[in-house]
Amino acid sequence: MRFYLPPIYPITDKELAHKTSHLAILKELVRGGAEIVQIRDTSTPIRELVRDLMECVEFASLKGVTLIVNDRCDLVLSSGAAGVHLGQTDLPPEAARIILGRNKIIGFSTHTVEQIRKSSYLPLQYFGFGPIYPTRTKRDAAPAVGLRRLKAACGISPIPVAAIGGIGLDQVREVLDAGADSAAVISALMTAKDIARQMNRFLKAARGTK
Ligand code: TZP
Ligand code: MG
Repeated sequence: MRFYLPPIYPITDKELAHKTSHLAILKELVRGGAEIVQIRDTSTPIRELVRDLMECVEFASLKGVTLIVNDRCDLVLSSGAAGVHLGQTDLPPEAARIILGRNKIIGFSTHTVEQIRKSSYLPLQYFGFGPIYPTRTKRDAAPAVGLRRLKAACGISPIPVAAIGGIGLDQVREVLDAGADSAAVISALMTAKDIARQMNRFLKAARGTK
């Protein structure tokens, strides 16, 4: 069955949000209507991150929200999160599937149409594709690919595609119209004064009722 990827896919960043825990961000996002959230953290000491993640999983399961962890299959298993999001230089998806078993969600970042073509046979639930626009959030991000390549990527992908990179309220409709199932967003959500309200604005923009 095709994995349901909600139209807005928020990704947490404690530094950008000026919050001390992912749980605090998750609560805001869920209050704003998020159905899926990725916890992304490249710097917090592991013991602190594990504790935070456990609380996130408990909260997410109470609210029926799908919780994805960036990079770390070990943290997915130990916390009970729903799945992992992997980059091109992380553990290969086939290895992650062996570790996680059949029931976890695996998402995979891609940056070219060719990568999507080559990855079509992999045991994945969705692709990330981007950066669509220039972004300052990921220092080692690939060059921006634009809407035309996004359209081509969505056209050949057998699984849902989350567009990512530089997406603000004004870009949501155009990436969805290009064929993306979802717009993945970091800074435009994390730097908002009121994350819940901003999440709600993103969902409205996705529905075209902004
Ligand atoms: N992968 C490709 S671009 C990107 C990641 C993690 C960063 C997206 O962040 P923003 O702030 O929504 O541009
Ligand atoms: Mg990664």
